[in-house]
Amino acid sequence: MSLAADFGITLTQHVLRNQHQHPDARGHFSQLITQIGVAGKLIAAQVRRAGIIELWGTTGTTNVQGETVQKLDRIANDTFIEVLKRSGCVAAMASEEETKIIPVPKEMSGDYVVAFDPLDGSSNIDANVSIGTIFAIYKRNNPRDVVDRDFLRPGSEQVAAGYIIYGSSTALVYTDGVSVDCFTLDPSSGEFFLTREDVKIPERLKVLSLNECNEPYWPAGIQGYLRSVKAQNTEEKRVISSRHIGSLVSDFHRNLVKGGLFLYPPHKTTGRGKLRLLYECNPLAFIAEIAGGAASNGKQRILDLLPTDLHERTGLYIGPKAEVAAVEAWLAKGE
Ligand code: P6P
Repeated sequence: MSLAADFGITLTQHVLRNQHQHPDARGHFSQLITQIGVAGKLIAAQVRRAGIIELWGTTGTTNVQGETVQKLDRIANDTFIEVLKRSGCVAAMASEEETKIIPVPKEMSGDYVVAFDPLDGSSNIDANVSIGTIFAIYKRNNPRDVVDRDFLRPGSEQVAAGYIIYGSSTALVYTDGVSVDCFTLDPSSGEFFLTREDVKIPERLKVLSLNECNEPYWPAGIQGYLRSVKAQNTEEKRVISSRHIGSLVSDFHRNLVKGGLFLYPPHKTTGRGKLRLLYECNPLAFIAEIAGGAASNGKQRILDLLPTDLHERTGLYIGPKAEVAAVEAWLAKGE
């Protein structure tokens, strides 16, 4: 039996299989997802080598967020941009690392626009903690040259979203709006193989994931919700545990697979969130909803929010539907 049959199907075979269900498809979406896989492999190679060739550590420069740019951030950013430019499927990109959008020359341009965080969790690089790339894909919404406002659309208009997690293994998770599918990189063949198909987030909460040291800044209601959840733990049995890595992609991926709620409340007085709407919260919210979960800013569905800035931040509660609803109810009570 061939290796591929032993390991199931590759990312490319998976997208081509899905493409056949759309007779009018020209293959551009398949090509885009495949090329995102290529970018993931190239970035994974750099991440794996970071410790050996001293790539990690800061470059001494700062990005549009005013954060110190880790060398891997820059390499991941430049890699993602170049691979997507060469794909012929993308008209423009928005990156956490870039102030403005990145237009693609007409001769290489395509039907999609992509917003991405090239290496989320980069502050953990030096601690050898899993990090990841997050991406959101939209159809371009007009034939003229793409401008910033073409990215300021509700996340509900995404046609696909996903992430690549550089952890104990390299995994690529994406949704095309129909299912959430997970692929794991086989280093010996260099192929992403399907390892989890049509992933659904467990409805029963097992894990709480949040930075407890932010408690002084939490809006009223969060403590009440957390107390109500922890009350499920009795002398006899622990039902709920806490797991928080501080790397969004890692925390989200674990919660998706095991059944966890991630909370990053906005500041109680400024209302300002930490996580980015366009290229962190929207793509993960799309995945969460297709996996049967939910994502909210505490009042509204994340995917309904209308961004006013490429780098807009928001509060985020994402996980099992019932838990997100419970957080919203506690916040509405405000006690
Ligand atoms: P805090 C990492 O810097 C990041 O952007 C996310 O990956 C992570 O969830 C969050 O910030 C952690 O933020 O304030 O808890 O350090």
